[in-house]
Amino acid sequence: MPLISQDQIQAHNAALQRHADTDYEYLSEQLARRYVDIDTITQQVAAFGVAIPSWGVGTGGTRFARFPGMGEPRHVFDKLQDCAVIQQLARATPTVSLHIPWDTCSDWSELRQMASSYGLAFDAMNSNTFSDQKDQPHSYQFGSLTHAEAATRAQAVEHNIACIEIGQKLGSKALTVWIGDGSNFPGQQHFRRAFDRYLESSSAIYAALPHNWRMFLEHKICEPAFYSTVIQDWGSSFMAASALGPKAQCLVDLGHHAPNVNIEMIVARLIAGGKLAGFHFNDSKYGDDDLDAGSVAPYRLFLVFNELVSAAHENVAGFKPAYMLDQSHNVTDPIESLMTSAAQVQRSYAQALLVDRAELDAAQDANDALMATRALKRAFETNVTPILQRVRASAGGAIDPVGAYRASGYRQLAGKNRPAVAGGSGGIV
Ligand code: RM4
Ligand code: MN
Ligand code: MN
Repeated sequence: MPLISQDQIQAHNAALQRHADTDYEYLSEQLARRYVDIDTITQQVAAFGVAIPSWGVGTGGTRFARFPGMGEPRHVFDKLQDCAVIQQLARATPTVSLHIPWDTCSDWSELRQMASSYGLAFDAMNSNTFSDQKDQPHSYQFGSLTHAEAATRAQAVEHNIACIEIGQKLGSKALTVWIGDGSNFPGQQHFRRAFDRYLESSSAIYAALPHNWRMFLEHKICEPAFYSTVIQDWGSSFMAASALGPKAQCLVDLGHHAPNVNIEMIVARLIAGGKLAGFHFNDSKYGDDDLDAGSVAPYRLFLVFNELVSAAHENVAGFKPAYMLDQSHNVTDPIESLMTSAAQVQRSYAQALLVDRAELDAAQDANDALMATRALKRAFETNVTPILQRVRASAGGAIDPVGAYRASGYRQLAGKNRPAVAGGSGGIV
């Protein structure tokens, strides 16, 4: 099945180009009044990328039901092709993050070749010890890296090491470890002992990291365990990452916090401690962790980027966050959601680049709360769409990715070419 043809993209752009150029000119003038050079911002945004989660291109689901979409990817090669289409149109997602064993295949070098033929590379590897695999001797129902039985812990450690080995074949440089371990009843688990077991198991994984790899520890307040989780928040994550060593850092999945938690503040603390691994971007409203990035709280996303841009601006040592999306798409075409979300993340970055840092610093030092917050709002309220359009079009992508995608008929073609498979490799259920 072919990707979308460049001619089709160009034809779609032709109808939008004149307006896009006019809007860019106008924004350029507005920014010049603030002594901001639009082309510098455009270049910075063009250099920004966020990874696609392979599991995001399949339709997700809830624990109540899953409603499969048309032409869902059947295996990792199909998933990679969908990622290629996302990158082709939206030009913000040059890498893919794999989940093992969901993405297991028999020929990793073929996969790597296919990726590079699409201009894609691989970001962090993700292990899965939150569900049981066929024929595995020990169950993870009561935990994995922190399980009370040593044999189960050893099995989970081994799986993580296998993920590192696959990642090495693919050119990845990081392992993300998220565990579902925790408890559903007060008293079910001894909190301190479970954490000690986590440290012991994670050190065995850490010891297997190649010298140029990092290990990303991902915290999550709840689910699937609903009373307590072992790595429930950034505090536990920070403790673990500090105990493990410099290659271990804390990954912030935006949806993994209690409602109203000040995530940008957590990000600032992790930066200060040299422990910010990076992100899983998505949005959330209640207990969920999988809404589309920026769909509910775009200002929060901007405030997170404000911390990131500020750290880059101040050249904070060792600051090198990895950017990934992590979403479950239940009611949309995943390709459309992922393109839109990548652009949302890019948008927040562009807006954060527009913050007048000198003005903000001065207002903070003068205790001028109103001017300080206004400096942020002015950047956030700037419509940076023309910059995003320019970045995409100059790289050969679509000015309007969703419009071009719908016009291409890619999904309908996928529907014909990818007959549904029983128990197929959909998204997260
Ligand atoms: C978890 C967490 C992990 C992801 C799984 C599928 O909630 O966000 O990052 O790998 O879901
Ligand atoms: Mn995540
Ligand atoms: Mn999650």
